[in-house]
Amino acid sequence: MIKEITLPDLGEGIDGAEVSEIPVSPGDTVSPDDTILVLESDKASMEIPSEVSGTISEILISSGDEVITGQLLLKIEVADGPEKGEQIKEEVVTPEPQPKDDPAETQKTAPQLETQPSSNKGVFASPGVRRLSRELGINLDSINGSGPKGRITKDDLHAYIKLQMVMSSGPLPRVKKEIDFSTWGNVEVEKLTRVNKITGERLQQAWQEIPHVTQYGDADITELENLRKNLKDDGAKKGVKVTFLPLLMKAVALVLKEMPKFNSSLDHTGQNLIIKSYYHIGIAVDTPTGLTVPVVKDVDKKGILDLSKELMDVSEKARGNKLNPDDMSGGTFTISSLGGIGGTNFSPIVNPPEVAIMGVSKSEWKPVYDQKTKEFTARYIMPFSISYDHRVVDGAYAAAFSERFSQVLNDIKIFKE
Ligand code: CAO
Repeated sequence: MIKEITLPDLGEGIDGAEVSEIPVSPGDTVSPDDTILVLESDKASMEIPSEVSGTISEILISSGDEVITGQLLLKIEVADGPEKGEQIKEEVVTPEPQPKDDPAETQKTAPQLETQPSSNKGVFASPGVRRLSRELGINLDSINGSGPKGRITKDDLHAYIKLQMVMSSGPLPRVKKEIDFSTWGNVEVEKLTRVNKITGERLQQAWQEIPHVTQYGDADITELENLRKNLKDDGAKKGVKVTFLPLLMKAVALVLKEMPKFNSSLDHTGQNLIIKSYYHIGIAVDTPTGLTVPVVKDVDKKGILDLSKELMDVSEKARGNKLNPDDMSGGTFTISSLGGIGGTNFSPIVNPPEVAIMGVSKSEWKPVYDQKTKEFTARYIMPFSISYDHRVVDGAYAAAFSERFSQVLNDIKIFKE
C-alpha cells in the first residue's frame, strides 16, 4: 500500500517553505518518527517525521524546491499496512514551527523534535542545530552528540568549533581594512620577498602552536676565545674562517647527546616523542632576501675546521639563493646567532618540528667575582638563550641544559679531543 505524503498546514500563516534537506532516498526503510524531510520557511525550520513504517518508493521534490501546503512530497510503501481494501487514513502531524532567529530558543520551544533522527545515518539533532551546522558548513556526522541517545546539541556544535579553532594551523586572518599611512607623511611600499612570506607564515604558525618558554644563560668563553684565535690562524692557512659558531655547534651536539629530549620531535598525533640519534644543526642565516635556515648534518662527527668550512659554504649558498630543499631539511636543533652583530639577549622562535632553538648574543668582557681569590677578574661572557616547546621540555630540564652548555664551553678539553 502506498502512502502519499503531502505538505501539511504549517500554521502561523506559513503557506509554503523551502526544502533544505531530504535525509532519505528511494529504497530507504523508515519507521515512525524518522525524519523524512527538513523544511525552512522565513519564520521557521522544521523536520517532517514519518508517521508509518515502510520503504520510500518515490521522492517528488528536490532540495531547494519551494513547496506549498497540500503539495505531494513523497510516497512511502507501507510495510505493515492495513488489510487490502482498508483505507489508509491520510494523516501527517503538523510539525511545530521553530523560530529561525535563535537556535537556542528553538531547542527550548520544540523539545519533541530534538530527539528525532535526522538522517538515515542516525544523526540526532534539532532543526535549529541542523540549520546552524549548515550555516557554519559543519558536517554533523563528524560530531559526537552529548545529549540523550547521542543527540547533538548546540553546545556540542560550539565545542566542535572551539576545537577546530585550537587545532587550526592556518594563519590568522589578516587585517583587511586598508590604512592610508601617507595621511601622516611620506611612505614607500616595499613588496615582501618569497622568503619573507614563507618564513613569516612558518614563524607565525610556530608562535601560535607551540607553548614557548625561553631560558637565558651566560657562558664564560674566555678560554674558548683563546682557543678560537689559534684555530683561526690554522684555518686562515687553509682559507677557512673560524668564528664562534662551529665551536658552539659542537658543544650543542654534545649536550644534545646527553639530553635527548632537546633532539626530539612530537609525532603527528602529538602522542609520541621521536628521539633522534643524529645531530643535524640548523643555522639561521640572514640574507638580503630574508631569513633562511640551512642544516649542517652530523655535527657530532665533524671537526671544527670542517664545520667552519661547511658553515662558510652554506651561508654563501644561502646568500646567493642557491640552497636546495635537502640543504634545509632534517634539522634537529637550530642556532640563531646574532653574536657578530650585537644586542644583549633575545628570545628566538622554535623551528618546528624541532622542539628547541638557541639564540646567541654578542660576548662582552665583564668583571667576574672569583670566590677563591676574592677578586674580580675580566672574563669574556657570552649571553645565550634557549627557547623550547614546553609540551616536550620542562623548565628544570631546560635550566639543566643551559648549565651544562655553559660548562662545556668553559671546559675546552672537548674541542681539543
Ligand atoms: N660574541 C662575540 N663575537 C662573535 C660572536 C659572539 N657570540 N659571534 C660571532 N662573533 C664574531 C665572529 O667570531 C666574527 O669575528 P672575527 O671576525 O673576529 O672572527 C664576527 O663576530 C662576525 O661573525 P659572523 O657573523 O660573520 O659569523 P658567525 O659564524 O658568527 O655567523 C652567520 C654566521 C651566517 C650565522 C651570520 O653571518 C648570520 O647570518 N647571522 C644572523 C642570523 C640571524 O639573523 N638570526 C636571527 C634570527 S631571528 O630573526
